[in-house]
Amino acid sequence: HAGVQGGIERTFIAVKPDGTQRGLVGKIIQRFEEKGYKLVGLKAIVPSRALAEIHYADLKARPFFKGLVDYMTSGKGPDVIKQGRRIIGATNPLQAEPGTIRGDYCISVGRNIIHGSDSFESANIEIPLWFGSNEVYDWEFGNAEWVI
Ligand code: FUP
Repeated sequence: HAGVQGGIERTFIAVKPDGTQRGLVGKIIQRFEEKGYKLVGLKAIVPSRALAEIHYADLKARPFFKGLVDYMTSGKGPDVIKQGRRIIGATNPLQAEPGTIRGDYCISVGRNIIHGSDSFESANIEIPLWFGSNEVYDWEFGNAEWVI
């Protein structure tokens, strides 16, 4: 799309178990919609340990890995990539600016309510990891006709 810097991207955003438990799903989706992004797929799931371990495979050697997988599978309830990271804020809520999702709603790095792909490559791995091809809407800029 000519008016969009860097072309069209998709990202994968996950509201984590504490985010759903605290009832922040709607507010988080609202932040992205108000920024101008389109929600093209949505589901409420409790991931298996296997899925959470694949998703965070790059952190396997870190001391917090088991706790992270426990947390992600605990099931307490159910340019977009870079902009998404800016809307979300730094991993550690202490460093996340006020006005970001983590800056406004979180106090602990181990309970930071949301995930967002950190690069184009990660997004292209994470989207098919979490969504089937028939679970993502094929939306394009210019799809403005109202459904009658
Ligand atoms: P992010 O991409 O911002 O989610 O951050 P990372 O991929 O570096 O980390 C993934 C998750 O691991 C974080 F969301 C929270 C957890 N984590 C910790 O619990 N402790 C740490 O020191 C770093 C990350």
